Amino acid sequence: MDLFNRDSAAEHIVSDSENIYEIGDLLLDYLKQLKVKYVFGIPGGAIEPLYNAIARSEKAGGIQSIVARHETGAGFMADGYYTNSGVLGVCCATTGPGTTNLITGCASLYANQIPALFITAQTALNTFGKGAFQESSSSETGVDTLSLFNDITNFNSMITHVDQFEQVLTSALRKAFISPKGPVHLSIPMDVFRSPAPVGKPSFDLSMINKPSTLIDQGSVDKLCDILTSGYKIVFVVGDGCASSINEILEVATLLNIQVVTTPHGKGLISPYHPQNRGVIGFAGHETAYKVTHEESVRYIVAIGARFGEWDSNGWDNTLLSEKLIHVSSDSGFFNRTPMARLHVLGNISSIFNRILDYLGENSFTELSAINPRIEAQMVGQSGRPTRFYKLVDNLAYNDDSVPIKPQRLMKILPRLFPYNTHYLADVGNAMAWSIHYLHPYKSSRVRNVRLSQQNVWSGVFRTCLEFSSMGWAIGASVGTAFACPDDPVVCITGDGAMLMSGQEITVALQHNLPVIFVILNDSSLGMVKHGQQLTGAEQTSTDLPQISFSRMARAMGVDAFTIRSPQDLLELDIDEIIHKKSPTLLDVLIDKNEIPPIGLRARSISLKK
Ligand SMILES: Cc1ncc(C[n+]2csc(CCOP(=O)(O)OP(=O)(O)O)c2C)c(N)n1
Repeated sequence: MDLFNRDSAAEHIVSDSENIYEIGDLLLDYLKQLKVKYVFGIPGGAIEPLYNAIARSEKAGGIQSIVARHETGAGFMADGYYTNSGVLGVCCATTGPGTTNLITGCASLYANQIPALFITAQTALNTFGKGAFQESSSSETGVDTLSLFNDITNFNSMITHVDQFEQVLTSALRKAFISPKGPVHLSIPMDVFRSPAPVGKPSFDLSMINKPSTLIDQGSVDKLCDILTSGYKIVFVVGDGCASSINEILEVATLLNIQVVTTPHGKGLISPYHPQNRGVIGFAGHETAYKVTHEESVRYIVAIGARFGEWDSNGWDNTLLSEKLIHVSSDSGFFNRTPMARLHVLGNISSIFNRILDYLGENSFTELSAINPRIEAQMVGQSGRPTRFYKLVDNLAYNDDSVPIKPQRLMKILPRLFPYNTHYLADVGNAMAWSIHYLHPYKSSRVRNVRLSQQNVWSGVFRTCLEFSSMGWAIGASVGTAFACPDDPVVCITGDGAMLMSGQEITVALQHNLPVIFVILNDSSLGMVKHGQQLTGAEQTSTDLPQISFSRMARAMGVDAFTIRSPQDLLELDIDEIIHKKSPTLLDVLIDKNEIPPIGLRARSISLKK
């Protein structure tokens, strides 16, 4: 049986590769314009023409194939890659199951509004309707993969003729970068894919397609300037939309002595030791952040780049979502969630805050500065021990040296082991709750913010995925992050359940010499669900997992691994070796499974007894 749907024409392509310029080659030339370096995916018969083009590109030192272990892992890698490089993530899959496996990855990018290009194959056009192997063109004769992508993409189309290709690709890429950004999908039959391109090179220059608009709504910015200098008490809420503007925002906050809280997604953008930082609001957040936003005397809450979904808004908190709110966003779509706001300020956040800084300068507000912006560096330098201005729920556990290691203690130690340029990704499960609350990477606003300032992408040192929240997201996204930042250590904090679901992707890090450190919170259970059931008084069911040795599992795959039982075990690791050896490491951390994560908010929102 010809499982690979190859025909003699395809064989011919391989043997005569120099003179070939097919649709696949044209696609890669367009992607080169966008500085794409990698295509994440898994090969198969119908997508072979694209892989043939990638092979030609690789030989010429161009775009490279990164083979994931599951197509959804490829989607998560595209997420980590884009959010740390500003370069479009590209994924591909073969027809049928390869394409259906992509769905969760694509949906996750869609929910998180992250641009990406998904290319999937179809069987040849002349086989449609005949029951071809893995046919995916119509639900009458197979599985209609195009319709599966309809509700999880910004653009979704099949290309049925070579002459459509350039126009449809251009439209798709535009839609990926237009707010709300998101993934786009092109479904391409294999015969179209391997047809000679009708042009010998791209007809259009798309290199500026992802340049963010610098436009602002001047009238609302003027009103915001008046409010900021009105003398009333103000709090800033910083979301992940502030990635490229965080330095300007902190400067304004410092000049006007405005206290800042972050959403869970914005946490990685501000140092926990910044004097204005009062912690995280929303899911697994800090009491201090709650208090400063709920003080009677606060007249305005200025939320910047915040999404205001369930977790960002502290479960749609009435104080945040009130007439005190001023919502600043580069995406007007998020204003749909804040109709009660007294002011919506639309525009490029960096331009808005630069305009505010100009206004403050023009009106001599710089002289009123309460705190010098460089105070953070001075404080850390002088005392050697930085100060945090927000409190933790459980300081005892955070400092507790008992065995088995407490997850709070693990979170305290991790940033002390790894250097400043380490990226932390917390997976869905207790990992995100523990790390939102207890993980404090020393320096969060990074030099990279400056480099990426034109890209408007997330670039902090901590990420989690609270929107779509798929288990295993952090595993793939960490690998993608490592491709984007090959010189930086990447720490993936995940659960044993997620590891059993998606852990095979660590072999991608192995294959490509990426120093990703996988930290497994091993509690032999689907912990977040288990604790959630306990906190909400639900039936205690279906959360037990077997006791797995992830160290042995990792070693069987050729990955270095250590079993961690105590804080001391962590401190004995040779971190220098781990981060410099250019291959992944797994830490199988046998945590104290009885510690209750700070997930009260989540518990309240799903509780039957609200
Ligand atoms: C793909 C997927 N399936 C199910 C869920 C629901 N869910 C959320 S957290 C969780 C448990 C995660 O367990 P584990 O990875 O072991 O992490 P822990 O909470 O124990 O730290 C489950 C099942 C989900 N978010 N994603």
